[in-house]
Amino acid sequence: MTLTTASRPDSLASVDPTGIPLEALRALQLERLRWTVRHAYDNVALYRRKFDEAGVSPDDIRSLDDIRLLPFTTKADLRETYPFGMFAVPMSDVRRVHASSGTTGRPTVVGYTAGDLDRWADLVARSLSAAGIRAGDRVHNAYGYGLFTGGLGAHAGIERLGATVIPMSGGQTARQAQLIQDFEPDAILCTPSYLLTIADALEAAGVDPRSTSLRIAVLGAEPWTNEMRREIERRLDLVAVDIYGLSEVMGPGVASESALTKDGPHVWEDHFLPETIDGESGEPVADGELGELVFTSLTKEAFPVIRYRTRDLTRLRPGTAFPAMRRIEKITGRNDDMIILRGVNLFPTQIEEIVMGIETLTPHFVLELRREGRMDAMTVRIERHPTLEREVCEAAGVVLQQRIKVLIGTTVDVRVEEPGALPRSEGKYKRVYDLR
Ligand code: DLL
Repeated sequence: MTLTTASRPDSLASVDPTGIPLEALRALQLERLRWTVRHAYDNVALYRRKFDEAGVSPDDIRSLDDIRLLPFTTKADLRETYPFGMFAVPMSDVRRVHASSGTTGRPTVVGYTAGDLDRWADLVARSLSAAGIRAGDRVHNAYGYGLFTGGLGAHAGIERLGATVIPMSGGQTARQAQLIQDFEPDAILCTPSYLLTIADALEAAGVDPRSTSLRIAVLGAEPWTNEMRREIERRLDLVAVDIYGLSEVMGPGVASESALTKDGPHVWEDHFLPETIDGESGEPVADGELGELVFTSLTKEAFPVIRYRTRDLTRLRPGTAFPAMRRIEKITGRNDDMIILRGVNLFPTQIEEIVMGIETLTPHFVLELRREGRMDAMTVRIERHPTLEREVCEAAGVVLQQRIKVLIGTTVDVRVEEPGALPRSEGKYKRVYDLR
């Protein structure tokens, strides 16, 4: 049986979260969790099989803690049921699909009912509002349009907010720079690495990136550090806030940062229940401890997710700007991004942090992994500053090598490259090249 909109609890109507007291939020979450678990069990064969195997029935969920009785869902489950096997409504009720690019194996496909699209637009509008964007503002949307959730997801939220959307998508960077000058947008939405590419394009066109109309940047879809935030804010003279999300859970706007506090994205907990777990054992870790982020959707109709393992590593922190909603600490990386170099674990964001701390270096770098004999070796290829002497930049490269040795504990090669030698981002930046 399909749960129709009519059979959902009344409280699925949208709720203004800004003032919701914690107790009311927890009660709402429990009601929605019970609905979601029942909906998934009744309508998705894979969930029913996994729940039955684990010996758990939807009626066993009596408190929020009971979520721990439920099995995890992983990307492998989505692949197994490719393309539409985890949809919980008839295909005729699905208004849109999105899909991940699928760097390994089949892409993962997700679907939305009209109601899902409506709530998604609300949550992106809420996110943009938290970032300081207002009705009547002009918003340059440079997230990629298409199967990727970034472009169309952000688009609907901009319109919902009552702002004007400039639907650029990614690429054609010189044109983006031109239209930023011509259309004078208040805000820009894109990946942090792509904003650096756009800043370069403005400079190449003889425009000071600090002189544009842009006041706010809402950046996400890839890991970035607070050091990178400072560099972006300095270079473009704007406020940069972090937006987080993933296709399997919805798309952009699962969590988003307040421009007032800039202390990590608040999870919109009236729609998503977050947990952090130990990636190895699957056991929950306490709020405040580093763990793998896991989400259960609370209001999704077409594609409910139960304890979906994101592979993203972070900590849950108490809410600040939205007191009842927990925050996630800036994502340091994904489990899959971790580089193991001669026994030392490291994330590209750690290198980014160090690079951004050395003023004479540019933020344009990639990591190359090779095998030398039986040993793994890593080279940091980094572009030199176009306006500084080669020797100054070479010296900065030596400093970088030393700091990586001291702070991460591993020896790497650093190669200082000419300006423009490395590929530029047009969306999610590919930072690591594994040539082993
Ligand atoms: O990247 C959705 C999105 C679009 C988010 C636009 C924000 C803005 P996916 O392509 O499914 O969806 O990739 C999701 O990207 O699991 C994280 O590893 C990473 N990610 C997304 N946002 C952030 C962020 C979109 N703010 C994967 N910080 C996630 C760090 C992020 N990593």
